[in-house]
Amino acid sequence: MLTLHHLEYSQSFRILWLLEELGADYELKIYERDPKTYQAPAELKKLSPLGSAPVITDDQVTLAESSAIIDYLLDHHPESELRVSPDSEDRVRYLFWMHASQGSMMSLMLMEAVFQILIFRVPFLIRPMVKAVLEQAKQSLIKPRMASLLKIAEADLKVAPYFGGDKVTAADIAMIYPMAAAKDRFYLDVDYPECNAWLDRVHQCEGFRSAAAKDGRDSIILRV
Ligand SMILES: N[C@@H](CCC(=O)N[C@@H](CS)C(=O)NCC(=O)O)C(=O)O
Repeated sequence: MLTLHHLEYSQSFRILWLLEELGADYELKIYERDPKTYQAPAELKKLSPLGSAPVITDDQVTLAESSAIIDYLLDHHPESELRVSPDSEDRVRYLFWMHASQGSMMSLMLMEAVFQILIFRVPFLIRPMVKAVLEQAKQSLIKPRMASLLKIAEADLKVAPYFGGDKVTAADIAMIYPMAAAKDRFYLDVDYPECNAWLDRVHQCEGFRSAAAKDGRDSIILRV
């Protein structure tokens, strides 16, 4: 039996959405974050050496890492159209966003989240100084790189309504978390109307809505 081990307010929402899009038969186990450290509970951590979500278990298989899980699930659903075929004119955009999502956008958003948590972890007296240093790092490191990615996304979403063409594909599922995080942290603002319209569009997708209902949280993003 396929089981998704899903951590609330986390990237594992993407796998939940993917499973709903695939109409897969699976069991969902939802884990709560520690309210102080925001870490996954020990029960989830012991499933995989990475100790992070998402994790899937499927008979003898235990697999962590979002992109690996997406590929594994698509391999097991060859009938699905969520992967854009190599001869499609949308293939290059699909490939770019599948990989830019994890390789570029998620790492920037992770940096942003770590900065945010650090500010509250340092002693009160040195907090303003740490805040100023991290703000500078954000402005020089995260902001321009995120702006470059959002500009490419804006141009691509003028070509087609989704990252892999005229319907939802795995690229949109991969992109939901970094795009929602970018919106939440004010990188994705009114200067990117196509990206905002895409976010609205995917929130209306049937698969997204049923995933959100199963998740049962008010947001997919962790707010600290
Ligand atoms: N690159 C990994 C990152 C996984 C990751 O960092 N997951 C976070 C949730 S967004 C997590 O499990 N945090 C809780 C913890 O590490 O205890 C993936 O895509 O699966």
